[in-house]
Amino acid sequence: MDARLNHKFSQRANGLKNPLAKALLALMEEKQTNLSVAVDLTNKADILALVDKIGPFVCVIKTHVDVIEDFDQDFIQQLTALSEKHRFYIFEDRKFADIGNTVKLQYSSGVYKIASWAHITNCHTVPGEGIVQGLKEVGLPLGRGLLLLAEMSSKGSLATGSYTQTTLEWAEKHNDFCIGFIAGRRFPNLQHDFITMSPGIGLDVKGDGLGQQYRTPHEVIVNCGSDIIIVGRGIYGAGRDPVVEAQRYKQAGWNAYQERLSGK
Ligand code: BMP
Repeated sequence: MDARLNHKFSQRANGLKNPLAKALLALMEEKQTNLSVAVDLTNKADILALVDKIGPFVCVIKTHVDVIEDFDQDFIQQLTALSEKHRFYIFEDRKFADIGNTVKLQYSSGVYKIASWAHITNCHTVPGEGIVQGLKEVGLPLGRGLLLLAEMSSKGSLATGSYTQTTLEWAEKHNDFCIGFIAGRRFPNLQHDFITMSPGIGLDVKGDGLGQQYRTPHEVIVNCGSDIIIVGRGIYGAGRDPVVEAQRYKQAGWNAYQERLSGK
């Protein structure tokens, strides 16, 4: 077993190289939350209102800015102000997937200028190591962090086996910029420590009819050694009170982490 699993997030912060990863782990311990909320709504006002309500309970807000109908730089300014007010990091779930030169442009330029505001972003590793190098050239000087998609929560995902294994190797090699993984479990036997973030989390349902597969915070954190739970519709879905649900998932995630620390 990886002994680091029994270390507090704040202790593990010392072992990570990337400054943002260190700051995130420290913040999690301080705010007592390992909850990230995926705010997949399609207009500015709805997203900002939701984030203002749930901000106190999260360590990371995950966005898909390309689904926002009225996206503009004012949205970014307001989201950034909320991240300072409530103290959370912003993770743009861009899932870059092109050659190094193209992802550099996609990350730095265009309508979204993701690198200028997103503390964290992520990429697929299907194009080869150049994607990590390209993103790093833009993001590292800005103090950003990258997550590699080592696995996916959806049914039939092809990110398995040697694909996942090679992804881990690139993270080790670029651990100045790679802060961790999107995955359903902690990977054993890695030289460096990384943050594992798991989507596909639900306390009430098992799937969504489009391939999404949900597991509980206990299962991913205690049984599988993940660190951060990413919850979307479980929090803002129809008929739910987002504040009540955010508190419920925050508690479930933190209890699971405490249980893991206690080594029970
Ligand atoms: P929900 O909890 O509503 O199913 O949302 C999950 C979120 O996590 C979505 O924003 C989705 O894009 C993202 N996600 C995922 O579900 N599985 C993955 O493997 C990777 C993801 O980024």
